[in-house]
Amino acid sequence: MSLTDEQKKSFDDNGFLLVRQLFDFTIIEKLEVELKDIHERMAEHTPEGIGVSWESFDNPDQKPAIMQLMHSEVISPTLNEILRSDTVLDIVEELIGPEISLYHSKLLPKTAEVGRPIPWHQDYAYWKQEGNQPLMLNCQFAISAATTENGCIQFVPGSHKWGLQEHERARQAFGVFLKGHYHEREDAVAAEMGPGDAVFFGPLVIHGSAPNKSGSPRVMNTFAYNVTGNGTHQTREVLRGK
Ligand SMILES: O=C(O)CCC(=O)C(=O)O
Repeated sequence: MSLTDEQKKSFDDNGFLLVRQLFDFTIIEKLEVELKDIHERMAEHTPEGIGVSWESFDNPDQKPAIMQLMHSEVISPTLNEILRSDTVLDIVEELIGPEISLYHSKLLPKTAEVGRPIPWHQDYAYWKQEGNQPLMLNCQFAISAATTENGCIQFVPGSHKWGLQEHERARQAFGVFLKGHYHEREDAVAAEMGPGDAVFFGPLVIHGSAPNKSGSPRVMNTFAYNVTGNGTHQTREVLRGK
């Protein structure tokens, strides 16, 4: 699949690009099988090489749930297949060029009714290191539907042109974020997706997501790619090119 000039312009202008139906329902069904009971299984035993961040809740009856599972390709053969598929890499190549490495793959579930928001941030605040440039690219892939009600990702269009903003370490969630808790922003747009859709976005676009107020879990997986040789840490594997 190649992107149209309009899609490329939209990515350049906005800092993100939504692509519908990247994969069909057979892939989603396989993922649903592989990820069944993932919270319980990881609580019982987290395999080597996986990093899990847990979310706990005020209600004692609500079991802790996975908020982020880092290196999800290790536990899901289908995620591993998707991240290296020509379907995804052809788009990645059009957006960041032919020298492509895997940066990481992370599963981002958000529990029905209680899943917490992710405050506004730019990923380069995490990824900046000596010797690298903000050239990375995320592909957030929808395993479930992602809606405004269940806390889909939201972007501030054009904010990738503002440079890296000041971030602070937040107490209410893991990670570094722009000042303040998650709040609705009038300049943000929601990337609502159906299962099989994906949104590609760069490391400088400001994004975040609302709490899950719906009765259904939201399940997304983000594949992050780097231009090979752009910094040395966290490059897991060369996927295309030299
Ligand atoms: O999907 C979300 O809730 C936000 C994900 C995110 O902020 C990220 O992958 O950097």
